[in-house]
Amino acid sequence: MFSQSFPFFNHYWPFLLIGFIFYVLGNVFAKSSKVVRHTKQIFKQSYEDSTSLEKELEEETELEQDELDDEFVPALPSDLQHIPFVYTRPSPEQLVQRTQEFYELVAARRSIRSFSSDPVSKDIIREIIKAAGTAPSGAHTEPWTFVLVSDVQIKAQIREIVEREEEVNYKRRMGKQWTTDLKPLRTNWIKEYLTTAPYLILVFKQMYGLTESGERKNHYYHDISVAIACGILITAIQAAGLVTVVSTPLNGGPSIRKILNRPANEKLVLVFPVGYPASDATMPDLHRKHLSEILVEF
Ligand code: IYR
Repeated sequence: MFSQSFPFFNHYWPFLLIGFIFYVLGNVFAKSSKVVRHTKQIFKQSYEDSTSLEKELEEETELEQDELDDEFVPALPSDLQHIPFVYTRPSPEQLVQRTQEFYELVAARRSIRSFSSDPVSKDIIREIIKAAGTAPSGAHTEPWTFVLVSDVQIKAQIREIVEREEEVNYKRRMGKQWTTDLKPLRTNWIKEYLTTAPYLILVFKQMYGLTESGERKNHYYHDISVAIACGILITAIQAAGLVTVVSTPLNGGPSIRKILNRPANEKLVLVFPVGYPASDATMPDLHRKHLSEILVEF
């Protein structure tokens, strides 16, 4: 009936159907590219808005600098004195000698995972931490807290937390490639050194500071500042003649922070066991990259 009254449809319906599909698809595509263009436009606009806002702010800051100066109080004393830098320039021979001696000292540092339980004077460790605390930091905010643990029970609690988390890390979180990459280093989730070493130094970064009245203080570049302090810490341990391993308590941080009663502005970054090496300590026979591989000169 239909085909009789509409012979055109009867004959050409496949072409009409294809045409209709293309029409619908074309519409959808046009709409979506419009959305993309529109979204790009929004981003561009908001970027321009924000940069022009920044410019406006800069201008405003310049215009009303005196007014703003009254609103902001520096964290450091506003009348901070600048005093002469006392310095003795080394002779060329001294430069060579000191540089070589320092290289030999740091080149001999190795990550050691088996410790002797022999005691070490706490004053030595305090001095090492004092050295780490000389690190430069953003706006001299010194955003670090070093927690020194020698208490046997607390060390055991820390070990328990770290091992529990590390077992999950090794079995699930780290993934096959990561655990395969670590195989030659023979590490696993058993962290005996956390209880054998006489000391654990736990380094916390302070994401922000707190004034005496409890107000938040900005801590600029806290990550890199703490990383530099940790570099000095491991160098000081080496210079003292002791050993350590940089240990990353992946996911164990919050529980450890709680047992050590550290405040909410602090986050555990690294744990360093410190002591003498075990008499049967071994190390992987690793070599460091040659200078030509790590240095680019212009
Ligand atoms: N944090 C783990 C895993 C680990 C990861 C890397 I990367 C190492 O260089 C070494 C160990 C552990 O301490 O075993």
